[in-house]
Amino acid sequence: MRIERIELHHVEMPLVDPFETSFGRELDRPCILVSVHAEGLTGWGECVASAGPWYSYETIETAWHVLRDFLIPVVLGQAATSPAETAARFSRVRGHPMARAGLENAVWDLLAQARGVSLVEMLGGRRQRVPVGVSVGIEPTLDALLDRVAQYVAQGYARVKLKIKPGWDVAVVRAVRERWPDLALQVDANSAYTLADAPALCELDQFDLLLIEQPLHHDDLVDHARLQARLRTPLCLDESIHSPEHARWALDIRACRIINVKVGRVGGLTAVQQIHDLCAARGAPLWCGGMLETNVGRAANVALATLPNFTLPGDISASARYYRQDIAEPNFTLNDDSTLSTPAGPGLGVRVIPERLVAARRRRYAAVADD
Ligand code: SMG
Ligand code: MG
Repeated sequence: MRIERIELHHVEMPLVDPFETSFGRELDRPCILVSVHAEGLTGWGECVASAGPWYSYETIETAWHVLRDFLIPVVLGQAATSPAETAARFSRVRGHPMARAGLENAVWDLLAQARGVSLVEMLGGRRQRVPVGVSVGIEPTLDALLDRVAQYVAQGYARVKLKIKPGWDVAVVRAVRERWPDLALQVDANSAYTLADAPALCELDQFDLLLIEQPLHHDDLVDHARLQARLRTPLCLDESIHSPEHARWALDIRACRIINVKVGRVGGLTAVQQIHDLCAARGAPLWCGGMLETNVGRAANVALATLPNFTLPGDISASARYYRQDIAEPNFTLNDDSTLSTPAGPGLGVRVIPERLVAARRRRYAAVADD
C-alpha cells in the first residue's frame, strides 16, 4: 500500500502524580503521536522523546525536526510492504531512535490493520497477558514513599521498581524490604552513580532484588562490566542500549545480565525483534521498560512484551496510573494476577479519540504525497 499522508501531533497531558527520577521531576508529559494514512486506514505510533534532554539527548523538538525533515520524506508516497523495509529506509539516519520508532511503529500498526492481524500476531507474540509492575518515583519523604508503595501493592501490583539516587538508596530499599518481605523488588538509578559508589551499590545485594538498573553513566558499558563482577544482583541496562549492536556488546563483555527494552530507545519494533532473538539465544532475560506512554505507546509495549523472552514484569502499568483521561481507548486495567491483557482487534487494538487528541494537541504537521 502507498503511504498517502503522514501527520505529527505534539500532545501534552498532566500526569496523575508527579514522577521524580534522579534526573528530575515531571508534572506534564509531552509526546509526538505519528499517524500514517493509506487506503482509508490510519496507523499510529508514539514518539517518547521528552521536553528536555534529560533521559536521553532526544527532545520533542529534535524528534519533530528529524521526523519532518529526514524520516517522513523517505517513506511518504512510497509503497509500504513490510516494517523491516521501512526500518531499512531509515538506516542513513544516525541516532534519533525515538523519532525513528515513532514512525516505524505507526507503519507496523498500519500494515497489521491492512493484513487484518493484531500487532501481537505480526510480532510473533503468543501470550494474551503480560506480567507488569509499577515504577515508583522519588518521594519527598520515606513515609510518603511507603504510602505510595502501599497504594500500588493494594491495587494488585506484584512487582515494584524504586527510583534511587545517592542519599536515597540503601535505607529506602531496606525500609520497603522490611515491610514487604516477599514483594518482587528492583531499583533504577538512571545513571546517578559512578564506580566509586560500588560499596554502596554492593550493600543492595542483601535485599534480594530482581535487578539493579543503569546505575552508572548513561552511555557506559565498560564500568558496568566492572561493577557487575563485584555484585551478586544482576545488573540491567536501560539508557546504554540504543540498538541490537549495543545489546550484543553489553552481553559480550558481561556489562549486564538483563536488558530493559524500550522500543523508543532502540529505534523501533524491528530492532526489538532483533534484540529479542539475540538475547533469547544468549539466555539473557528481557522486560519492557516504560516512558509514561499514552495508550498508543502502551498498546505497543504490551504487544512486544508478549514475545517469549520477555520473562520479567514490565514497567507497563494500568492506564489510570498515568493520565486522568487518555487520548486513546480502551484503557488498560490491571488483572488480578498483576498482568495486563492484550487488546482485541487488528493492529494496536486501541483507537485515538479525535476530540481528546485535539484538546491535548499543541501543534500539528501534515505531509501529503504528490499524486
Ligand atoms: O512508564 O511507568 C512508566 C515509567 C517507567 O521508570 C520508568 N521509566 O528509566 O526506566 C526509566 C524511566 C524513564 C522515565 S523518563 C520519562
Ligand atoms: Mg530506567
